[in-house]
Amino acid sequence: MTQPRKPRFPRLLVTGGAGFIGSCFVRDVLARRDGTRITVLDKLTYAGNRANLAPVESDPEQAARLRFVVGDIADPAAVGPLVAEADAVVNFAAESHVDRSILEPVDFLRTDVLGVHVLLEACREEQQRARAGERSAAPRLLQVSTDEVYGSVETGESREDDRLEPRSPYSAAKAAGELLVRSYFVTYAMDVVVTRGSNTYGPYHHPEKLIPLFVTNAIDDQQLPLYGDGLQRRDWLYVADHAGAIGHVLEHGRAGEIYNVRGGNERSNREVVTALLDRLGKPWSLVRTVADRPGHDRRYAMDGTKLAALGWKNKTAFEAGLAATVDWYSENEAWWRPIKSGEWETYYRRQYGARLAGSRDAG
Ligand code: NAD
Ligand code: TDX
Repeated sequence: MTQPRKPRFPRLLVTGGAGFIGSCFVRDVLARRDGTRITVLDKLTYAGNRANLAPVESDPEQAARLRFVVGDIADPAAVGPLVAEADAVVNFAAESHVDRSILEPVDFLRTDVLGVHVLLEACREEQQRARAGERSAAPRLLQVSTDEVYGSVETGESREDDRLEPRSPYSAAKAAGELLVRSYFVTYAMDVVVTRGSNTYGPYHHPEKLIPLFVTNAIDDQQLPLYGDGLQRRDWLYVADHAGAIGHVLEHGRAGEIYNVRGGNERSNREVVTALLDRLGKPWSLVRTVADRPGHDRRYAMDGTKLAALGWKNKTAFEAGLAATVDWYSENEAWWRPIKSGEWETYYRRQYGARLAGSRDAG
């Protein structure tokens, strides 16, 4: 048997590691069995779920290399000691849902902007310790950002040096977070890298987002609230590819650089909904046209040349990834049913109550 390669960063701090993409990153890194130890720092908001790490916790060898800390990235007392023990920090922690940012923006500013600042300050403290010879190197910080910072792109593909034109409180907060990261590279020469990922899908995705919401509603023969004309376009990226690309940039990315992580699977929302209903064997008549998201970005699309030149290639085609995702939700009701209760019902009424009451046939 070949031995796994020695990791460049043997001790990782993964913030937001109980969420959708962060937990995939943790599961996949630990499953490599290369000795990497991970500390997860997660606030366990409505979107965080320890059950996302169950496959790790049921494997004694992997579980021994995972430490789980409940805490807030915006809390310097929680963050400082954990960054002091880390070779690298990967920041997935964020408020991540555009619709919630429209209902209530303040948490987005606290986590996606101030939280990033707290992480940067903790890394700067470690940079000073490294310069004083108290540790061998400063930790590298990877900030997980999003294609939404470019704003709506009617034609063509966004490149890393394009203007940022975020249009929702969520994307504006994410843009502010990554601009702070860039400022710490320019001002303090810190070892930082940024990834901008596109619309991600796969198992363990919170049911507030389009694909898991529509799959789980359709399983229950409930209505599917399609915003506006449903012709908005997104570029879909399978979660294991997104997590893998982040690991690749962490290891090989150049300090101070930004890397787009594209999916290469541009589809209209109507095409996505048609495909998931086909897989489930459910009828289009479940789909309802509802009032649009305010400021709804029409299209995202990114150029992926820079990350490809770094040696990264996605593995999962959209059709295969979507089939695996739909099947996972069909087989894992015990994971998503508890999430669609309690706070969820209040949110659902607020987001969709009036929309569904005023809905019409989606044609
Ligand atoms: P998610 O909402 O599923 O998970 C976010 C996690 O962060 C949760 O576990 C939550 O408990 C935790 N968290 C929130 N606030 C925190 C705080 N203050 N301190 C510590 N933990 C906190 O999000 P996701 O979809 O996995 O996204 C992860 C990252 O990737 C985010 O930064 C998001 O902006 C970015 N991103 C997501 C997508 C996508 O399509 N999902 C695409 C591109 C980029
Ligand atoms: O009920 C819905 N009806 C609907 O038509 C929902 C929840 C969404 N939509 C539409 C809006 C978008 O055009 O589907 C598309 C996808 O919506 P979301 O799943 O909410 O994703 P999006 O707004 O595109 O943002 C996602 O990708 C980029 C993630 O949530 C972000 O965290 C990431 O940065």
